[in-house]
Amino acid sequence: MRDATPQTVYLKDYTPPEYLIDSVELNFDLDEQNTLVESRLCMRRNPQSTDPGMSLILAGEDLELVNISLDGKPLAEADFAITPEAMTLHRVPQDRPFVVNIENRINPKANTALEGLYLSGSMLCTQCEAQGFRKITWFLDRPDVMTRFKTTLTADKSQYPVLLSNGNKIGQGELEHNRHWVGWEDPFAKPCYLFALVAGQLACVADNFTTMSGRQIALEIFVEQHNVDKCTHAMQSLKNAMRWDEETYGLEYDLDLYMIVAVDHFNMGAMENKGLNVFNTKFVLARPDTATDSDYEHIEGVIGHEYFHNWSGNRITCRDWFQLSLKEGFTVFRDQQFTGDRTSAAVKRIEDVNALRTRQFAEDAGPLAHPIRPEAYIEINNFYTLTVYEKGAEVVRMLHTLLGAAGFRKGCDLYFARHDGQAVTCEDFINAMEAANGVELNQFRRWYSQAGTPVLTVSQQFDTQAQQLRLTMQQSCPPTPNQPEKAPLHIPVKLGLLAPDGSPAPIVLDGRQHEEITLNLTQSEQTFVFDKLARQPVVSLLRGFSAPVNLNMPRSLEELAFLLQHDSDTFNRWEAGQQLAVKVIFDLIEDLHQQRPLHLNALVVKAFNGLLAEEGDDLSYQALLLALPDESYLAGQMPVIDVDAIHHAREFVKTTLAHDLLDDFERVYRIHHRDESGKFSADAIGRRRLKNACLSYLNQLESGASYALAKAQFEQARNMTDQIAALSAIVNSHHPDKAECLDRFYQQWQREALVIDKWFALQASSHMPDTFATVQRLMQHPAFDMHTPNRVRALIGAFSQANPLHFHAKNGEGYRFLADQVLALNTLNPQIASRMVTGLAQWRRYDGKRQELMKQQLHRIVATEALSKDVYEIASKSLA
Ligand code: 0A1
Ligand code: ZN
Repeated sequence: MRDATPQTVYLKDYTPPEYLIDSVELNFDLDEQNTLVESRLCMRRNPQSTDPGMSLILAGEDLELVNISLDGKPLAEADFAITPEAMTLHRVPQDRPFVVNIENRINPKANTALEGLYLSGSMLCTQCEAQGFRKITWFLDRPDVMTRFKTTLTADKSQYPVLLSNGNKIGQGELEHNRHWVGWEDPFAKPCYLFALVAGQLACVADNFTTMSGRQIALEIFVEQHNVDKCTHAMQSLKNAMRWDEETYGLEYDLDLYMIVAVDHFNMGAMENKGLNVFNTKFVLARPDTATDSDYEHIEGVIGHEYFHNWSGNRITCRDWFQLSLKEGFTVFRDQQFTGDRTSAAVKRIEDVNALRTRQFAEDAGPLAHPIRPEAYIEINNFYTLTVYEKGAEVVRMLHTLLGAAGFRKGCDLYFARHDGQAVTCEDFINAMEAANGVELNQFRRWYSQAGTPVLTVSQQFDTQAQQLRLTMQQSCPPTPNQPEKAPLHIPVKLGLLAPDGSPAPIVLDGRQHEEITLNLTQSEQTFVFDKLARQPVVSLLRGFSAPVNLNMPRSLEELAFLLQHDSDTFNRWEAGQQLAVKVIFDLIEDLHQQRPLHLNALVVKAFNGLLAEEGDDLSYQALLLALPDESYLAGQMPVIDVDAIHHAREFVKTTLAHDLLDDFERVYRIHHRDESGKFSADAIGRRRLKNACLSYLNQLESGASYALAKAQFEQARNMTDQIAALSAIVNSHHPDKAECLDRFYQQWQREALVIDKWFALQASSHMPDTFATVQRLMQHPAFDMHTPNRVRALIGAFSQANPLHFHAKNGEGYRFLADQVLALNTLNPQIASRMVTGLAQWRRYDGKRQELMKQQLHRIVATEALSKDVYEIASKSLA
């Protein structure tokens, strides 16, 4: 909990550790409420340390000391001091190695923050990133202290038959009183944030993988017995990831065993602990009738992500937590590539950019904006952000674009070779890229230190006489907290030109001809001149979303419709459709503001008609082309967000399209509505996506026929994708059987926690008028539980982050509700509490009345006694 003035940690204050830990032996006597930890630390002074002091400071929180000795001699009370955050040993040997023995007690059951050792159901497990290890025992809890771990777990045999830790199993045995022990040793030195242990009644699904050098790796997924039938996909995903990393990066797994444990209570998605990943069940368990196609894709993505960390994160880790994007941005980029290769690269890129632009761009434009390598934090857990992860991945992607696939791979090879076994910085990563490619990336480095989303403003001039096109690009970046001035960035701008018939026009720049080109924008303003153009081409700019910027390029609706029809770049084709819809929706918003009647431009209907008539092979992509921009994306484009107008204008477009193109939507629905039990093939997924996109349009009509269609799909669905799509249609309409369907769904799935999360989230994000009352009622539902992060996210998170219309109700009830829940969570689970505060952080973007109401709640939060550092940092920075 918060001390008087929470301290800020600065990157500029980094100094190397004063001591090193050569090895550690841990013995755990495990018990739900009373676990005894014995730790033997073999230490020595760090020869690189510059500090002349003789004391040793070990981090530790919520620990009860039982015993402490130095080189076998018990320490007297005067020899050390304990504060709520650390233990100081006043004098330790300076000129030789020494051994510190500590015994302490912890209470996993009381640990509702889910950091350190905690209880999930009846299972004991750990979460040590970023600074959870200090809640297990006193330690040098910082990533640049890498140590070899040997761990012995002792526990009751019936309650905890399975005892797991990192590395290889080196022994086990029986003890009296029905107790047993298992010993583990991890041959790779690691920082303590990668430590893990798990104990419980777990079933094991086993398989194996032969690496490229012919080594056999045992693969084990541990779940509760009733979930063993939901691990097939996770196991296959793991094998796919292992093979992909060998083929794409030449990286092979290093231990003989890879374990994954799925737990119900987890603050994040998953954790890459060495050889023993701990996963949120959401990213492991899947059966066609319980998990949607998106769930299947996310599972493969997250399994890949954690696996890829074994090299980008574990073998090479971060020097300090400011370097978090070194492992996270790189690993997200790697998992994006993996998913793109496994599914549809076009769809994956669009989904990623969509998420980046709706969520990360908002973060980067608000009071919590920070560079991908932050310079200061109060609570590091608050910096597992979209910026560090998703923008971090975009920065790595730009390196890939600038250096080309082969150059990027050379840079990675050098990085892994140079730094294996080390804790390094983002700078080391760029240095490797430079050295391997013989290039200089000085200006590019600014992406690491500068926050905010750059704006790229482009104008064009065509000279018929000279047959020349002049493209002038200007870059600027709005100020962000503590960064009023911005320097120009190195922005790769991928470009193509289209001839008036839609075919590619040649790009002639400085006498050289290209089909597609990546321009290097490095100055505040630059003009590029393209020659030999007989007729004015249509410019396709920022192809593949080659840089995380806001593009400002005036376009007519006709031009956008042309690109939507002809652009060969799958991303830009989709983007043209989005911008077309954005333009039309904003015109309608203006009509709403002026109280004019609404009409939908015929060009949009024609464009959608064309999309529905297409017979391409990537049906998932086709479904994306039909999706209107999200309300939150539209909000990001508006100077003062008007949630009601956005909702009504967007709904108007959707309903009018459904009305005008009823036959087409029905036809496409019927073509793809085949009975299948949920095969996870690209073709089957595409059919479901496209069909359910049509269902969502048809549902707008609120007709007897649309009700019947949704109900029939709900009743006949044999996979979760179709069932939940139908229920979503029902919940977002005045369907007469809504209550009955919701109830039936609950009865059917009450034993499947992850499906019940969907049931909560669907109701919390409904745009129907009674939603807030429903949310309040659901808070009292017996299945709601504040101790389970997935449930909190499903209800409170979905309402406050995925339901702008109702969360931003004019009377402020949504804001008050959220603040109430933040304060309740503050004591239980600060990490989850602070993530919920973000719903209020964007207050400056709304009208005066809403601003006041949101600020009121933020002030109320900040004024609360015993506020966690986590919540304090987000709430106070939001107000600043
Ligand atoms: N490193 C993990 C994410 C993670 C971070 C913090 C956690 O607890 C506070 C848990 C997981 C990843 O990137 O997957
Ligand atoms: Zn990660």
